[in-house]
Amino acid sequence: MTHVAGTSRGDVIRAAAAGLSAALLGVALGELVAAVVEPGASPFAVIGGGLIDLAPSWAKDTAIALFGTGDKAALLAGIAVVLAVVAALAGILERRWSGAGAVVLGALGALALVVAMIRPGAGPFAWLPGLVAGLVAAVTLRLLIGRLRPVAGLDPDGLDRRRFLLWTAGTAAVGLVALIGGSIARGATRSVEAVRAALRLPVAARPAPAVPPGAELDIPGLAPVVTSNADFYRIDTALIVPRIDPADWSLRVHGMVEREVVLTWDELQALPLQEADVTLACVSNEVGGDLIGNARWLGYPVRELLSRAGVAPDADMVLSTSADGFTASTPLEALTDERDALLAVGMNGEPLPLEHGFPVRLVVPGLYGYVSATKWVTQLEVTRFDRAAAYWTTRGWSERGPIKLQSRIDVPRRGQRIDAGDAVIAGMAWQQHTGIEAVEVRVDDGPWRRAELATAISADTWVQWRLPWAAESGTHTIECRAVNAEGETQTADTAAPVPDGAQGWHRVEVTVA
Ligand SMILES: Nc1nc2c(c(=O)[nH]1)N[C@H]1C(S)=C(S)[C@@H](COP(=O)(O)O)O[C@H]1N2
Ligand SMILES: [Mo]
Repeated sequence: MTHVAGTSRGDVIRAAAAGLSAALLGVALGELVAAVVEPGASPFAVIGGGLIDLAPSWAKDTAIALFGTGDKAALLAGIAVVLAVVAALAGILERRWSGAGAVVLGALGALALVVAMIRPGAGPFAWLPGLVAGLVAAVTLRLLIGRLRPVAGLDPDGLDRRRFLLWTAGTAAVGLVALIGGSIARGATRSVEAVRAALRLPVAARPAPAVPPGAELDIPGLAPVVTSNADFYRIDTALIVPRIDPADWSLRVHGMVEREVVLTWDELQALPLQEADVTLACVSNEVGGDLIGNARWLGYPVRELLSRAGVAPDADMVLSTSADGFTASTPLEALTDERDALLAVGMNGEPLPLEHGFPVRLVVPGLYGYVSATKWVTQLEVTRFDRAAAYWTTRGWSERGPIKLQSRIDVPRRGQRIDAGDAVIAGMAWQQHTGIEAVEVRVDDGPWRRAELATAISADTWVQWRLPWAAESGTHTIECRAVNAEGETQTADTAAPVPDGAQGWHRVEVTVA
């Protein structure tokens, strides 16, 4: 009897299964190797990170430019699905044309290998996980599909099929075990968490005054004036949070300076540190959005460090670089004037959380994060705006990012149903380093009324506000606008976050019953 390879539907499914289990084994072993030799070279994260770096240049959509935590999980899941589909197709291909499917899987491994090697901060073994993943997947696929081809003298629907199934299931099982092994190995390299937990930060030589009691209005639904580390928004391009042992950390100040300065963790700890309350904001924050938070930072003034290096008179920018290659361009002035631009090590009384830049980051009052707040910072290059460009600047965002005058209604929430009678409208207003003088509120195009301002912690922080409201039944539109310390009123002109921050009045519709 003759067996026709191209006709059996069951064989197509078996070939797809072979593709899936071969890819699973390859990826799992690649991830396992990465976890042991170089966590940052995980084939999965490396491909995802490459997509993140590429994405904003062809899709200047803010949702893509954000890369908050949720987007990252979705991105990884998306890569897994695409990989699974490609792997299944590779299996089918391999059955049709021997070697073709193996080439597809091998090419994916080669892609991971190349992207891992060109990644900033790539270590000497960055190529290994991709090589292992591609090679194992390709060879396994060839072997498995080989078992699917009928062997002369054997019953193709009997012994052969059973053997194939056993091998495929076995491969998948080994892949799963390797995957679990990889995640255990990854857990074992978590020692940086332990180092952080054991750290004692020095006491500030210049502590910040206590937060004034009048700064917190304590209204349910209103954002607290000090944001806890756990609730602090997180935005970055890092798929894997860089894990930097303070013992291995150093900062190099170079470029247009009289002398290079290299600062180690121990040296930084020995310097007189200072505290500052600073509200950090993301340029991608929409009007009414929550990509903003306020913390008490502990750090060393960047101005002192720059004066130690001796900045050239014609420099006008500092390009800060993180351990994972992100860059920000900060006007030199904002780092050398009287404001509290800090090389920060502490956040709300703790070492920086890993995802907020452990062990050291920049915090600069008055500038959006993308041009100032470099986490995991390792280099400050003194340069000029006409000589260098930062990560987001090359992706359609403005080269400078002073924070715009903004305000937000937190209470009541959009669409909330409230009871008629005495109600309260409350929210936040900010323009860091300028300060807020007043907030005005109007309901249904009525007259603007001045809200009661909470005590501002400083001009570098946001401020809470509230206004009593006699709510009458019906639907109402509430709007707010802030006035800054220079007497300027927040503009009604709307603008999208790209290229230099959203603007316009926050408007909330509510129903009063
Ligand atoms: N290394 C690194 N630092 C970074 C970024 C990044 O992508 N990588 N994003 C910046 C942006 S856009 C913002 S808004 C702030 C956010 O800081 P947070 O995550 O601590 O709130 O970090 C800045 N620092
Ligand atoms: Mo941002």
